[in-house]
Amino acid sequence: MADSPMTLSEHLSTQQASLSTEHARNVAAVLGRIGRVAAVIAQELAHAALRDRLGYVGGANASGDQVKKLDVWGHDTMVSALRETGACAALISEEAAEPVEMDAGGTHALVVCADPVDGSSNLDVNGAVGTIFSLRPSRGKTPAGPVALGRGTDQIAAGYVMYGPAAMLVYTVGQGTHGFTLAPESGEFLLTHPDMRIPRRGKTYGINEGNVHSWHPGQRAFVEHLKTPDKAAGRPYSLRYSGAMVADVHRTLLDGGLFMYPADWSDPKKPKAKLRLLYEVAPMALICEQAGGRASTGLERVLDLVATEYHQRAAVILGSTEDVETADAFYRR
Ligand code: AFP
Repeated sequence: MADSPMTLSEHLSTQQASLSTEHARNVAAVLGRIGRVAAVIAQELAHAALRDRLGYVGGANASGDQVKKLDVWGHDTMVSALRETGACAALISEEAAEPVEMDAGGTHALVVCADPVDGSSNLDVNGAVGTIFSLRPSRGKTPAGPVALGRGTDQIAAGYVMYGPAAMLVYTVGQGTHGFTLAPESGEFLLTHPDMRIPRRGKTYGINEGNVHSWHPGQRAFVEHLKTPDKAAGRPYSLRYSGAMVADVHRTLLDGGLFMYPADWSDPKKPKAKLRLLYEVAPMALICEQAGGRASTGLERVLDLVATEYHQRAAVILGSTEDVETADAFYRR
């Protein structure tokens, strides 16, 4: 009989070689708990229409987006679960203007940055949505709250959960990117995609092309290039876009190609990005680089961006190394 696949908690102990350190125990505790929250969110999503959980609550969140009932529920569920770990100093969430502070102190406490239900505009059409998370070191507190800002390279771990036909959790602690599929009968995430490697070049690109008028000229020229037939070079690329970053990044990790959300350059003096750095762009960039891919804004490496605000926004072009390099070359022209 074939060996049964490793569970997420078993895998966490192999990744955190010595669980004897407090730091490693905290990381494993927080990631394990996020896995359990994800199993609960998957259940809730499956029953949302039946429990009158779809639709808006009214009002906007810290980023100015309309808030859905499941956004609020996902945030509250994440807060209580992380609080229970005793390893988390704060949660920076899309759904709260300020960090939600928790009891854990000490040098090894972690700050979690998360978008508990990302892509929530897909909820009402039964489309894929996700959870995105990142663990950063807590550097003590200032009067404004826990200090967890800084470079993307400061991230200790990052990952996402995709709620599709099956729920999948993908994470990295800086030792490769690994994917797990939820076994609904046990509520366990089981290792199905060890050491994911993104192809060096792909055949698809994902972008909201309705925004073409506001792109940087390099971005416009690059997408034009992707659409221009050249059989030998594998073009034209096909367009794939779901409106949920998790689903688009997941496809890109498995099949290669690109996921892009470039900034609005209508005012070249003040380019405006949409996606949030701490809990969308930086974690996905770490996941992608750890799978052998590349993540850039077109002008610089995403993981070198320094977060100075909790809900800061950043442009992103991520995916297959050769494809992202070509995008960067178009921006430099
Ligand atoms: P929502 O959570 O408001 O649906 O936003 C999802 C998201 O942050 C990200 O998951 C998508 O890639 C992106 O926005 C889609 O944005 P557009 O609707 O502007 O294409």
